[in-house]
Formats: sequence, C-alpha cells, structure tokens
Amino acid sequence: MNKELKITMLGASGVGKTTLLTSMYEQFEATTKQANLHLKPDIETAAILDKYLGQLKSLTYEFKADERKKGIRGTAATAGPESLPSYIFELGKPEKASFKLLFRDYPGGYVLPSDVAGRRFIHKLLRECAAVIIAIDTPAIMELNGRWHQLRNRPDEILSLFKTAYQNLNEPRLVIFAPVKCETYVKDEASAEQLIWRIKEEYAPLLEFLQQPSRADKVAVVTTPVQTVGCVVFWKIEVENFSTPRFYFRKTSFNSKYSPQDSEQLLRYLLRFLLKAHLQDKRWPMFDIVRQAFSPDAELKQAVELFAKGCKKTGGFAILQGQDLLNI
Ligand SMILES: Nc1nc2c(ncn2[C@@H]2O[C@H](COP(=O)(O)OP(=O)(O)OP(=O)(O)O)[C@@H](O)[C@H]2O)c(=O)[nH]1
Ligand SMILES: [Mg+2]
Repeated sequence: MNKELKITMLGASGVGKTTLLTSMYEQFEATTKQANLHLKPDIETAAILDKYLGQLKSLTYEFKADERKKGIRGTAATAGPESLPSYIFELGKPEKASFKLLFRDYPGGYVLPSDVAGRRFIHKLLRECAAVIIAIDTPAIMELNGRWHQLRNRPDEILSLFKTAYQNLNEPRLVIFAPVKCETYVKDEASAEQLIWRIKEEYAPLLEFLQQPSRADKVAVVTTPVQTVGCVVFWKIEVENFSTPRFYFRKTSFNSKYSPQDSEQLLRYLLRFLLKAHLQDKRWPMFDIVRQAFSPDAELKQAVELFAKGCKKTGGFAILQGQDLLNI
C-alpha cells in the first residue's frame, strides 16, 4: 500500500515554486510543534532544502527576482523529469510516522507547449496528486494592470494542463493559488482584497472550468498569499530589449533578515482538506492512507483538527470554491 499523499507545485519558470517550498520547509517544524504535531523531512529532503535556504538567505539589499546568481537557482533536471527529487515529510509521532506528504517540484519550463516530455510529466502529477500549489508571481499580476502576467505566469498553459488532467475526477482535489513575492500587496486588508480580486479576474477561465458541474463538488479552491522571503518589497520593473521585464526588489531595511510568513498556512489548508476527506468517509482510494492514520489515532486526529482550525480567513486568504470540502 502506498503510504504517501502527493502534492505538486505548478507554475512557470521563475515564479517562485522552489522558494515557496523552501519557506514551507523552514516554517513547518516550528508551527507544527506548537500544535503537538510532528512533521519531519527525510534526510535527503532536509539536505536539499537546507541548501536552498542558504541561497535564499544570501539575498542582498537590492536584487532582481530572476537574477540567478543571488537567491535561489532555477530548478534543473539534468537527467530528465524522472531524475527530479521528491520532498518527503513524515507526519505523526516520532516513534510512529503515520503517513508521508510527498511534494514535487520541477523546472517551470515544463509548462510550455514546446516541452512535450515536461508537459506529460506535469499532466501525470496533476492526475495523481491530491493537491496542487499554483505559485503566482504577484508583481506580474498587480503591477501595470497585469501587463506581464501572461508572460510570467503563463495562465493559458496552466489552464490547458488542468483541462486535460481534471477532465474526469473521481476523487476530491485541493487547488491552492499561492501568490508569492507578495509582501507589498498584503500590507492591509484593502490591498489584500484587491489581490484576491485580481486573481479572480486573471484566472477567470480556470476558475470557470473548475466550477463546472462535474467538478464543482470535487474541487476546493483557496488563495494563500505567502511571504516567502518576508523582508523585501517590490521596487520597479525595467524592460530590457523591449520585451524582457526585470522585476526589482528591495529589502525593507539593510539589516532585515529572511523572515518568511504564512507559508505554514498551505499545510493548514492541506490538512484541513485531508481531515474532511476522512470525515466524509467515502472510501476514496487516494485518501485511504489518511483514514488508516486517523481512524486508530484519536490524538493525531485531534492535533490535526486543531492545527487546521488555524487557517487564516483574511489578509488575502479565502476559500473561492468547495467550502463543503473544507468544513470541519
Ligand atoms: N522578492 C522576492 N523574491 C522572490 C520570492 N520568491 C522567489 N523570489 C526570487 O525569485 C526567483 C525565482 O524563484 P524560484 O523559487 O527559483 O522560482 P521557480 O518557480 O522555482 O523557478 P524554476 O525553478 O525556474 O521553475 C529567485 O531568484 C528568488 O530569489 C519572494 O517572495 N520575494
Ligand atoms: Mg525552481
């Protein structure tokens, strides 16, 4: 029996998938411990993500988000998609791991139609993963009325991937829209509302697809703005050669340190979704491992419930669809 529940990142190159995964890793341990939950990366996961964490912390005062000499390097798969690592976190008590959360990340170039093997790989991930995290480059959607959104976030390519992978769904899924590099846009409630509004606007065709009758009761959709670096704000866009935008960021002060915020919220929403799938008791094979973990272990179930109740509902966090799949 497969003891892993899979989650995939989704997004074009440079939007911030690996950074988001790294900041989740950084925050998972502290926040789950508080909730008497244990979420432990395996050795290989910790080794790779520690390396990325070091790169992230090395960001200097002013930088371009896509300047790969600083910050995180672009993800590469030297020996093809199958050579990419999985990031594995064990959930449960130290002496008794209950099940594993397995995250997948890959080079964002895979979403482009020209990369046939890459798209096939993402398609397979979308079919087999219970949850998908769409990393969204927030300045691209918010600045200049979204002028660079298509180029940076590739919403059409993402829509067409969903259209094939989510054609016939037998089991529920969680779709997380995760705007990153969003420090500038979640400073107050009004701007956070504006961010949600812009996501609804720019991803309207995807949201409509997910809302169609055959999917409406199977897909939960949430927005979770994550401050993956935490100490930087958007500064300016410069256009090179009339066609390539460069997004510049600044640290809030010279000494400000890497301080990600809210990245554990994705985990809270994910566990909330898993707990609800268990409570619905519908015998969905994808969620068998969740039932096997929660049924005999009331303590674990209670800890997950408590943790899941800490899902934020304001500041850009919202449930756009499938409230029933998340009510606990
Ligand atoms: N200012 C700021 N920069 C960020 C943030 N997240 C990512 N970046 C920067 O954006 C660049 C791209 O981030 P990555 O995480 O490598 O993006 P990716 O989606 O994994 O890209 P590929 O691996 O090429 O698909 C990096 O240089 C990061 O340092 C953020 O929250 N704020
Ligand atoms: Mg990457």
